[in-house]
Amino acid sequence: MAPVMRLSHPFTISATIMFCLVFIALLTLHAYSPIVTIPKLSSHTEGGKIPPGYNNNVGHDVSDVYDEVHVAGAVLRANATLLMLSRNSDIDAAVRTVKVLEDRFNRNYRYPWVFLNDQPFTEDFKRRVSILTSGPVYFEKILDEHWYHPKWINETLAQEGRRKMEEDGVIYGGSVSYRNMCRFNSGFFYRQPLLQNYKYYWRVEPGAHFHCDANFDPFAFMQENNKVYGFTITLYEIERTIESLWSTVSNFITEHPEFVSPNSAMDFISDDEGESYNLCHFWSNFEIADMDFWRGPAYTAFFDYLESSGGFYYERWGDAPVHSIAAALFGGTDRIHFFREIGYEHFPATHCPTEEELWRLGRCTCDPTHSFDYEGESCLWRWGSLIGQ
Ligand SMILES: Nc1nc2c(ncn2[C@@H]2O[C@H](COP(=O)(O)OP(=O)(O)O)[C@@H](O)[C@H]2O)c(=O)[nH]1
Ligand SMILES: [Mg+2]
Repeated sequence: MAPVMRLSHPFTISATIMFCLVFIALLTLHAYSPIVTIPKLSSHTEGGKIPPGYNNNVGHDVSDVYDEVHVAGAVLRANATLLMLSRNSDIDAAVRTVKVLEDRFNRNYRYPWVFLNDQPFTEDFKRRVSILTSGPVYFEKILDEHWYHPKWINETLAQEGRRKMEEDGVIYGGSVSYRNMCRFNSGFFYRQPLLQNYKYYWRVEPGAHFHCDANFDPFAFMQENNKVYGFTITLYEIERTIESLWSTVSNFITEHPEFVSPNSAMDFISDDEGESYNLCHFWSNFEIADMDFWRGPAYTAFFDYLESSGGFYYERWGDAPVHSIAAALFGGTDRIHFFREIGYEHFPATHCPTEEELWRLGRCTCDPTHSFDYEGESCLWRWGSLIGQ
C-alpha cells in the first residue's frame, strides 16, 4: 500500500490525531522549561533491553517526537549534561563511577551523559555504559586538532622539557598524552560538536566516587544563582609544572584589564595582590560549571593567549590551575560555589560533608572526621576567609 493511502484508514487517523495532541502538549511543556534543546533519546534503554544502537557523533535534532515523549517524565530543569572523558581501557572504573552517580543523583533527574575519547569508543565500552544510564547517552571521538599539539610547537624544546621533568620525578612529567588531555580540558572540550547543545556540565572521571545522595539538582542551583564554577576540593598545584604560568597570566591581565571582574577572587589565588601565585586551585577532576563562561570573550582570549605561549607542552600546565585562575579572575567570587554537600572522592583525596545534618541527609559513606577540607594540603580555609566563613 502506498503511504498516502494509509492516512485514510480510521485507525491511522486517530493515531495521527493522538500524535498531534502529544506533540502540542510537549511544545507547551517546553514553553515552561528552561531547556532550549532536548537531545535525541534514541539510545535510551527501554524495558531492560540493551538499546539497539548508540548515538555516535549524531543526535542534535529535537524534532523526534517519539524521543521527547521519553524525556517528558524526567525532571530536567537545566540545560546540562554529565561529561566523562575516558579511554577504552578505563571501562571498569568508568562503569563503577557512572553507576554510583546514577544511584546517588541522576536516576531522579535523567540528565544526559556525554562520553569523549581521543580514540573511537569500543562497542564493549558503549554497551557496558548504556545499560546503566537513566537518560540519553552519547559517545564522541574528539577531533584530532583538538587533541594533538599544534604544528608550531617546537618538538625539540617540548621533548627537553619532558625529559627534565621526568628526571625531577614530576608526576606525568614525561607524558605527552597527559599534556594533550590537560590542554583539551583547558580549551577544547566545550567546543566538541556534541556539547554545543548544553550550557552546564558535571565533569566526572572514571574511578571517582560519590559518597552521598544528592538531594538537590546542582545544575539548577548553578542556574538559579548565576554561578559559573562549582568545586568540592581545592589544593596546591605542583609548582614545577607551571613555572611560567603566572607571568603569562599577569601579562594577559595587564593587556586586558577589562576582563577582570570587579569582584575577582584574586585573594584566593594570590597572597600578595597578584604579584605571585599561591598555587591554590580547584581540583578539576570534579567540576560543575557553565560552558558559556569558557566560550565567552574573556576565557577565549585568555586560553588563546596561554596556548600561544606553548606552556601546555613546554611545561605541563594543568587544566585545574588554568580553569581556577580564570574562574577566580574573570568569573569572580560570587560566581564560584563550594558544593559542600557532595561527598566526593578522587584518589588520594576525599571531600566529606563535615556538617552532621548534611552528612546524615546525604546518607554518606565517607567519614566526616576525615575530610580533605582541613588537611594541610587543602586551600579551603583561604576560600572560607574570602567569603567570610
Ligand atoms: N581518552 C583519553 N582520556 C584520557 C587520556 N589521558 C587521560 N584521560 C582522561 O583524563 C582524565 C584525567 O586523567 P587521569 O589519568 O585520571 O589524571 P589524574 O586525575 O590527573 O591522575 C580521566 O578522565 C582520564 O580518563 C588519554 O590519553 N585519552
Ligand atoms: Mg583522575
